[in-house]
Amino acid sequence: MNDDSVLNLELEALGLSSHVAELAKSGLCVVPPEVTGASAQWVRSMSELVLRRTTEFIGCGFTLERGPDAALEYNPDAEPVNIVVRTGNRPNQVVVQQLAGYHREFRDLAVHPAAVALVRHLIGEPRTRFSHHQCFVKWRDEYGYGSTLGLHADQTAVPGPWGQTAFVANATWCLTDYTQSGGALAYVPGSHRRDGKPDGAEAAREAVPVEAEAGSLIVFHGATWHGAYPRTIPGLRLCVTNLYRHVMVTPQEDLRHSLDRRLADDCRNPELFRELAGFNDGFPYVTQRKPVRVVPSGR
Ligand SMILES: O=C(O)CCC(=O)C(=O)O
Ligand SMILES: [Fe+2]
Repeated sequence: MNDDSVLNLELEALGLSSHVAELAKSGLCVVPPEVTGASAQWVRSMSELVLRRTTEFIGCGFTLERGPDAALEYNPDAEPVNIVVRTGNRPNQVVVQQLAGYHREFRDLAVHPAAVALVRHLIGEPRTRFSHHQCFVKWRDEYGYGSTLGLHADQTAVPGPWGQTAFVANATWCLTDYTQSGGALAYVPGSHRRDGKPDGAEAAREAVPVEAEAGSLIVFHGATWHGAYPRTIPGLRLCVTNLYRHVMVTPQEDLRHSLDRRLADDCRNPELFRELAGFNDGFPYVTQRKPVRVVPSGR
């Protein structure tokens, strides 16, 4: 974790000092809606947006109380564009991506001061960039991710040893209450210090549910082992997950080429959005970047 005095003052001013301590101890913290400022009305309108976008992809309606309006099945002929992991015999969730390009609300969330301050604390202030903006829509299914709970560390692709600086950090916004039977995130407290990935069902025995009310922000280090419990009750579990990365790590979404850059101006903090999207980064370049001022003598 990074010691930056300006950032530390900001974290304190935002009322996040105890959450910073929790991140150091457990590798994850839950910031309640009183601190993030997420109102019930905001949660409702974000949920509507998420479900509207999901319906555009899946072709059926969804309600918070009952889940999908139709029984869903895997389609062997379709591109699995929005089902990230195939688990069990029937689909139990969809992951819809590229939300920053879909609606201003998602761009506003990506530059939310509390989320950005906490992930910058983990990754390092000037080096933090966006990796993805997506949502999970999860419904009732006894299997979920199976006996491993799908435990993984988000920075697994980076070779170890990892050290303290996070290569990625996850800011998950709960749009429904997270409870164990409701399909909450599962995680292993302190696992960010183990410097490696979990070993299946063994690690799942150490996992605990991340219980959080709708409107909460869950932030965790890229080395923290996490997955999710199956949702065994009716209805939906909704969240928006914004993943941030260290500038030296490949983004999941190539925003520099996928996002209309004018959209950055339409959000609560355009300058910060542009910085985190990497619009001004020198790398990776597509044309010669070093000024060429050397010519053979005599010309
Ligand atoms: O909530 C889930 O199902 C898993 C979330 C996850 O792995 C992530 O956001 O990185
Ligand atoms: Fe993950």
